[in-house]
Amino acid sequence: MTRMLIIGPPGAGKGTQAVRISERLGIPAISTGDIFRANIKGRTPLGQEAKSYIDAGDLVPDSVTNRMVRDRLAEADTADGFLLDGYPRNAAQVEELDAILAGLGQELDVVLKLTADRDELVQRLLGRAQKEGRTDDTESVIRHRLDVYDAETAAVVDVYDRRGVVREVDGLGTVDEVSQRIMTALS
Ligand code: B4P
Repeated sequence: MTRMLIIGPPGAGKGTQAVRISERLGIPAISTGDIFRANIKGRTPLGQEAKSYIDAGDLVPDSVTNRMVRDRLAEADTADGFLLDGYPRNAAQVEELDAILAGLGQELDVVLKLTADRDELVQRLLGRAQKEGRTDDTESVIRHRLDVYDAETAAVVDVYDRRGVVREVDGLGTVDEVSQRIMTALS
């Protein structure tokens, strides 16, 4: 049973690696970014609430995000473990996740931290922009998302570091190389 987070700046490879880890460990990968994007595409009320924040590269308000994660973690498929991708992203979300897990009688086993330098992150996201055309993958929004990460999310790693659950993996190199490092770090 594995309950884990994957954390790192935009472009570090969280979404890419989350899919692989999920298949390998047989646990659901839950990406808050993907859930928001699916809701935007489906024009749901949640999507309408989130869209302007995502387009600007800002965090969606905690009230919206926390409720969404609480509902998702209550679903039956998470009983044997899960991989959260993109959450928590600030101190208030850490508190909320602690409360959700305490309510379920669960604890996190591991927090996987993916690293990469800023130039590489910007290049990857600009590369994705050409392929996928995500509204938040323009250069100015990418730089803003990186600033938001430094201002709000980097401290989340420190919290889990103090709890002794962080395993850091170098996100540079090919997708396969990074996957290999992750599997070694998790074994
Ligand atoms: P996310 O969807 O989490 O977007 P992201 O940080 O860019 O990560 P993503 O997983 O997509 O990219 P990855 O690094 O895998 O968030 C988007 C927005 O949603 C946020 O800005 C915010 O507005 C909102 N949001 C989400 N969660 C929230 C929360 N908890 N609270 C509030 N708001 C929230 O990959 C990037 C690119 O790199 C890809 O093109 C990939 O192919 C490439 N890549 C990956 N690994 C590579 C490698 N080894 N080599 C070369 N390229 C690689």
